Amino acid sequence: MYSGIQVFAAPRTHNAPLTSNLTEEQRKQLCGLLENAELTLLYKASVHGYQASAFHQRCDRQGPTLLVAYNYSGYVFGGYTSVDYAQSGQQIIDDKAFLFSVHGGAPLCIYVNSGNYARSDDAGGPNFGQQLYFCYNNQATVYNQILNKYMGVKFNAFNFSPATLYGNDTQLSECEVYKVEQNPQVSAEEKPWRNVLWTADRRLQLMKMIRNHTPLMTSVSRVKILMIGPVGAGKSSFFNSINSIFMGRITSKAMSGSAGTSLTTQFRTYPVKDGREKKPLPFVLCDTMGLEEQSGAGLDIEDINSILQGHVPDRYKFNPTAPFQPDEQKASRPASLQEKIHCVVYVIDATKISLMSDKLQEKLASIRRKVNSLGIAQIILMTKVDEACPLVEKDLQSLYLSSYIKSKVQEVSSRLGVPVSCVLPVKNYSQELELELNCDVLLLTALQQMLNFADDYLDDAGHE
Ligand SMILES: Nc1nc2c(ncn2[C@@H]2O[C@H](COP(=O)(O)OP(=O)(O)O)[C@@H](O)[C@H]2O)c(=O)[nH]1
Ligand SMILES: [Mg+2]
Repeated sequence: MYSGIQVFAAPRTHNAPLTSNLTEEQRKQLCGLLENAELTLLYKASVHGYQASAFHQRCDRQGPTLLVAYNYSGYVFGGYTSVDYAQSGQQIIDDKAFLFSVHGGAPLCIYVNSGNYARSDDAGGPNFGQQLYFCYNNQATVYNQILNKYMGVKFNAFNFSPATLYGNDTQLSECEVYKVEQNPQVSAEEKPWRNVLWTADRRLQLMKMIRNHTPLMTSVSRVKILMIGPVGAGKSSFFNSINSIFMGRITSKAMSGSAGTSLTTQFRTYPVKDGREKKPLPFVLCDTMGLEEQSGAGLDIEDINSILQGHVPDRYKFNPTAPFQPDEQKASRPASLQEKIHCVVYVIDATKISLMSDKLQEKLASIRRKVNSLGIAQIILMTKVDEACPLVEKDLQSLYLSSYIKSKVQEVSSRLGVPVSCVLPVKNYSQELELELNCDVLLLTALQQMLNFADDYLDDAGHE
């Protein structure tokens, strides 16, 4: 039976934000095994404890779930069951159940042998086929029960070898359980829930409106739009996409696709020029680079306040340990309306909305309160709609027919407290070599909306 050092992880606070240990690549691989379902983290042993009771408290009656265990040898492995955990005392028939392992390369997937019970639905920790027990004995271990004919079992429910599944390393560094929800994205609505004219004429018309946009206040020559969002959400890509449209070819002026955290948080303002004429367009996109969820990392609420008030100069490097100090001369008089931010855009990755941590949501909420108090217009730019929904990936025109995208728009709206009508889904240019009409129409529509919203703000500010 099991021998070795047993690690007992004491449960930490129950309010700690749950963050998945899966890498983006692993998440994609697992979602692939589940026909692109969506994963929501329910239980994390290092946070809630390895006890069976902690597991059941979080995971019972949650529908289909995916268990993901991690060991010190770098194996990510576990199992899927489509049947609720319910402590029913029953043997569960579940022909969709499988065991998996991700250890470099393509994931291994082992389905339950037909006619076998996929698991025993008892009060103990999670098990598969009464063969593989996770959090065995309420500990950070996995236990492989070797069955034989003397135990009255004809066949193993799962044919796996502990060596390939988890490298024979029974010591777990983590164990997570995810709720698995099948994306309703294959279901297309009959009528689009927003109307878009996907035509070259419309693109031309939008470009013309944007070019000729004159901010409502004569003292303001260019609308200042601030983009805020986590690293990797697509802020730089949005700027590059807009720049590309007006240049008539794919450009990449702002560095995009950088690593996990933005170590230097630099404030950049990007004017956009109109094609070869080099005439500046009437807006500036401001990029804050990163919004890390931990405090003391990424942008701070005070820094954002300084940006909103127009005190922060281009290329200013934020110090993650101390807020921005405006120089005294400047601080004594308030910035002019021209220098202030006129529209705030929260850039949110459509594929990450459900996995958004409480910390990040809180941080965004405190920013929103600040922005609200200043009366500045706010918009959510929901990026990566192509990655989020296969229907949309195939054809961007089906965006407003996708029930899944609709549900994501509603979810991000309620998580951030911004009305649904202010959520603008887009697909940025990321790997494309050429401009594409549908992409352009969506991106320009979003920009046009930002300019309109900024006008509402300027209108209000002008009356004060
Ligand atoms: N498929 C897809 N990829 C995107 C989209 N927007 C951004 N990306 C990719 O996401 C990664 C991060 O984007 P980036 O603009 O650097 O994010 P930032 O940290 O917010 O500036 C890059 O690899 C982009 O190519 C999108 O709409 N669709
Ligand atoms: Mg960036």
